[in-house]
Amino acid sequence: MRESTYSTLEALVELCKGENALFLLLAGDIYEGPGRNLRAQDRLRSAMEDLEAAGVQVFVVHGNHDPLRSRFLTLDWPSNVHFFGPEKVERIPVELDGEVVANVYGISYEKADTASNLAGLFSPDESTGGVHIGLLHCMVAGCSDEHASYAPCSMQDLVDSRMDYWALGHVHRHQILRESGPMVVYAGNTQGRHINENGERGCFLVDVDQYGEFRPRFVPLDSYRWEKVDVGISGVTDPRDLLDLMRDACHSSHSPGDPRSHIVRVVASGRGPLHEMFSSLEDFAEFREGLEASLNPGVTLESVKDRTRPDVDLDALKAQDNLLGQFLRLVDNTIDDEEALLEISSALEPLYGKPTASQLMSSPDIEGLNSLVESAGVKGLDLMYKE
Ligand SMILES: [Mn+2]
Repeated sequence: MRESTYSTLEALVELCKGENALFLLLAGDIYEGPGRNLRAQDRLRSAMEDLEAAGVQVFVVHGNHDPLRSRFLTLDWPSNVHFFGPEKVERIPVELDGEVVANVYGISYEKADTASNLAGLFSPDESTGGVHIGLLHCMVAGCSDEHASYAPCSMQDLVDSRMDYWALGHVHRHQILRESGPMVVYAGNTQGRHINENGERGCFLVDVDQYGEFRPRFVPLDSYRWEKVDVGISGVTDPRDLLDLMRDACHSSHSPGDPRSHIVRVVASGRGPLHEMFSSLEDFAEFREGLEASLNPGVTLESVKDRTRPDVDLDALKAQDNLLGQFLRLVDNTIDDEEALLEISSALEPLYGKPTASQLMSSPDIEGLNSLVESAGVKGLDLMYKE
């Protein structure tokens, strides 16, 4: 797995060469940490040398994980590579057959903690031909809640910049945020690093036609892949049937013969009689082993997460005049009741208010409180129903 980052880099180089790419854009956080190791830099440099030999230019900006100030050692880079500096947005024209066909604008982070809106600094040089492309490591407001907000900007800032295309870095999940005027694209990372970076990872191969229209195509480059699948237990009574369902779900994204291995998490959910099986450690372990053994080569089980609930007639239980009935009605009435939720929130204050805890987790919002109450309901039902 450690080698996978390097194999995706090789796949990227091969793609650029095979497609006769004019240039490659790297939108920051090429290195994970400020202590860029020599080996990583060296591997990147040989990849760049390969591209130099193939006539592919490379443009690089630095982000919060690899800001310029952290560079502890500078290698000599081949002449096809351009690193953008931190002082101002710089424009580099790209020529094809003696004609400027594109202008790449970029700026790097001087330090990790970059809070200013860098997108606002971009504007096209109207005196030149070709398309205008902004290369930036930044956080577009509202596009992901998984990443901290560095160089924050809004979609309107990107529109106002009058670039034709934005090649953005920072958010790891690839996405096209806007189709045109300008096209705004996060390429994401080339290799998922853990189960929460599931799904295909790679780059966008972008064609530009003579009218300046961009046609991006996502190309997966990852050497192995994390996947998450959901399997409902409702209506299933035989563990062997559930195993079949889970096995098929694990295989659903992996075609036989695919050289790329998949590591799959199965999330079991819903109410059903097999909930009991998940509650028994021994039965669950045996079931898990059976599932693992049933998988095709190239498909590995990461884990089976149990989100199942007991098979009960919830409405009948709620109507009962006993402790469980009262409890379930209380849960129902608390959900979406802002006043009640705020009361819970202040009761939790001593927990989330502690400096050590608040570094790890932030106080839950209304939605978070709702889901806390919901899981308390499920837990309470599990505990009380068994009695
Ligand atoms: Mn970043």
